[in-house]
Amino acid sequence: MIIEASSGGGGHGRIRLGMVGGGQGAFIGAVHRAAARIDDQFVLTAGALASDSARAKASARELGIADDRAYASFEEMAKAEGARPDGIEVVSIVTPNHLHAPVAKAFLEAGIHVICDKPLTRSLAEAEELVELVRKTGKVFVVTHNYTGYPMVRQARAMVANGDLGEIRLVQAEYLQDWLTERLEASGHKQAAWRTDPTRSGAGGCIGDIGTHAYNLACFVTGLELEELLAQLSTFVGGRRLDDDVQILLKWKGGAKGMLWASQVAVGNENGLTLRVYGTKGGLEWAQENPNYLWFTRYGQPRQLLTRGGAGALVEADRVTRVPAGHPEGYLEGFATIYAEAARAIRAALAGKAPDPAVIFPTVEDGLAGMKFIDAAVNSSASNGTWVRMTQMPTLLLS
Ligand code: SOE
Repeated sequence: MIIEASSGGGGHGRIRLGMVGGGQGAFIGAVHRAAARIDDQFVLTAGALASDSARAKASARELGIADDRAYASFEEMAKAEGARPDGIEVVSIVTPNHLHAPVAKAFLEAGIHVICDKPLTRSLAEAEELVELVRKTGKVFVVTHNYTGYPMVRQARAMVANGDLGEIRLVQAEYLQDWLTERLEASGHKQAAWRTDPTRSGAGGCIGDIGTHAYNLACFVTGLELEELLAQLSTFVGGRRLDDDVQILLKWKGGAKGMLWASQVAVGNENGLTLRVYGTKGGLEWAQENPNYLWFTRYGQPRQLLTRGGAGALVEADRVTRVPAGHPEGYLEGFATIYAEAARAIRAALAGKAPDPAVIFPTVEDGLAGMKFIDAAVNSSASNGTWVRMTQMPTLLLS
């Protein structure tokens, strides 16, 4: 995958990146940093990496961030970086959910582009406000629904759009894990603690953490908009305050039907994100744990195994492929594709242009769609499983 390095932000080759969250002991921050490095488009320049100032400084030092660019708070960082001629051009937000909105707001208002982890915010109201602010500031805003970065997911989306499946009838999405089978949060496990805490996570537990990935993937591949859902959210683990299993019936606009099952207590599953889509002419199946392959069946013909980089790979998949078929690309490369697409969009914005139409990334509107999905599911489940209409249809990714 080649990215034009000529029009670097601020007159240099690499885009200056800052990070909020992601200090010592964090998980997703390190993934973002690796993803940002894979295609060599960013240089980590500043950070407010932890809420504790000693840990923030120590974490920054470990990553080679200069002491004067290691901040004790995101407010201070946004102000200082926004005022520097060599300030960061984009910030990655890798904090628990409750900080996404305030941090994004501070950096957007300082004139800085944003890459934000999912789900977009802690509440739907915050997400709606954020969408307004992004529109007002005109900044690039990328949500890391990273599973849309895999080549064979891009392939699946292109095949649906090209009509290879005919009219879509069935959409089945699953995201199964087992790491919350026991009450890990009670033992001080940091990752489990905030994800099961409504004050930091919001109204959704499993549905926000991984259900939104499955939902985003289904929308991304099919291009369909959700019309109504009926949800059953459960908390199997005693003492837990948020859902750890989610089962949802889906009615898509145009008549397709489906189901979404997300669980963090499905013993034996690690990151079992799968998508199955069936139409009048064909069907396809993709599984995240084996992401270089896509099963496709034209009705009445034998099943075909399509491979990343192999015969039959479409241009949409090839443009996000780095190494030849048979050398696996995985989670970090898929994540890196979101960063590479962000780099293209940011370079275009810095040059005062629109990005190439081939550039695709999950936008703030997709983040909002995820928040509406959480909200509708929580409401449906709370009323003992009634059908809830989506107030506003999910917007599709920039394409
Ligand atoms: C934990 O469930 C987690 O790290 C999620 O928070 C991520 O979004 C998902 O990609 C992997 O699992």
